[in-house]
Formats: sequence, C-alpha cells, structure tokens
Amino acid sequence: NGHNSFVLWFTGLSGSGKSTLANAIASRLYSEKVRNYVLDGDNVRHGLNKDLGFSEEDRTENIRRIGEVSKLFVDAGQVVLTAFISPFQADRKLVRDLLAEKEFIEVYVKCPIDTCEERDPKGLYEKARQGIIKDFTGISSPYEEPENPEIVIETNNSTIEESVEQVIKYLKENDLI
Ligand code: GGZ
Repeated sequence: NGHNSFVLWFTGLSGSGKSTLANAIASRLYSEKVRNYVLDGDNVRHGLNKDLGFSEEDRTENIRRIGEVSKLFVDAGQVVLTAFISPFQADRKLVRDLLAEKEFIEVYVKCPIDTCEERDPKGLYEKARQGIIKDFTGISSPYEEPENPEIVIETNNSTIEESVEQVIKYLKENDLI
C-alpha cells in the first residue's frame, strides 16, 4: 500500500504530551495518505484492558496486550501509534522483540516531572501527592527512562509543530514513509 507498516511507541510520564503528540502525528500522516491508528488509554484501557489497574503486574500485562495488538495491526499493513506510559524497560523490550527491527520505533516523550506536575491537566498529580491515587508514576511508582530510544522529544523545549516535524523527518530519512 505504498508505505511500510510500523509502530511508533510513545513512552513518558503522565502529562508529558504522549497523546497530544501521537494524535498530531497521526493527522499529519493521514494528510500524507499514510493510514494509521492511535491506541491510547481511551480506546484500550476502557475496553480490551478494563480488567487491569496500575500495579506493576497489571501495567506489564497492559503493555503486553498492547504490544500483541500492535503486532496484529502491523501484520494487517497499518501504521500504529501507541500512547502509554509504559514505565518498565523490560516490558518495552518485550514489545520490541515481538516486532522486526525497523517496525518498532521508540519515541521517548521527555519532560521533567516538575513540568508534568505543573500541567496536571486532570489533577492526578495532586491526588497522587495527597495519597488518594496510589502507585502513581513518578510519585509513588517508578518510570524507567528508555536507554536507546530511536527518537527523543523534549516537550518542554519544543512546540507540537516542531515535534511533529522531528518525527516525520525521522520516518522519511529512514524510508519508512
Ligand atoms: C499513572 C495513572 C494512574 C497511576 C490513573 N499511574 O495522564 P493520563 O491519566 O491521561 O494518563 C495516565 C494513564 C496511564 O495509563 P497507561 O496505560 O498509559 O499506564 S501504563 O503504561 O503504566 O500501564 C493517567 C491515568 O492513566 N492514571 N492512575 N496510578 N497513571
């Protein structure tokens, strides 16, 4: 269908900008006739994974299932963008190993936790600080930074447009689109 199938795997803290960025890149790809689909908490955690919470085991299972679903999309010839915290290195590695080398593109959406906490669009950091939400990533549950991501985006230092360009440039330079 004129382009490759691959996964753009966004990882980063809550409030780092994963979903915003994934959706902006999705529209840009769509305008370039690259059919794609965004998997995020809204369409996965409320459906397929609604039996899962935020314990370490549940997060691992969340990411495992999303990885398997992503692989199905790739097998079906689609580009898929996933926007999940995916805090554990081993879980991301497991997904990477499910796919071929050029099919898994890890995008680290890097943003200092202080900035994420200031943004706090859903008031979750506040609730985590008060102990109302337990096991909150960055506060009371770990986030393991990617060691070798294909792309790093610093959302506190660049606009959405610049970040979109950065990813599109990577995809073009690597002959993926
Ligand atoms: C982290 C939580 C938690 C806890 C609810 N820890 O900013 P959001 O709201 O929209 O995105 C967060 C989302 C994280 O779900 P993921 O599936 O991406 O997590 S993981 O990959 O770790 O499985 C946040 C909300 O769910 N949320 N409780 N305790 N984020």
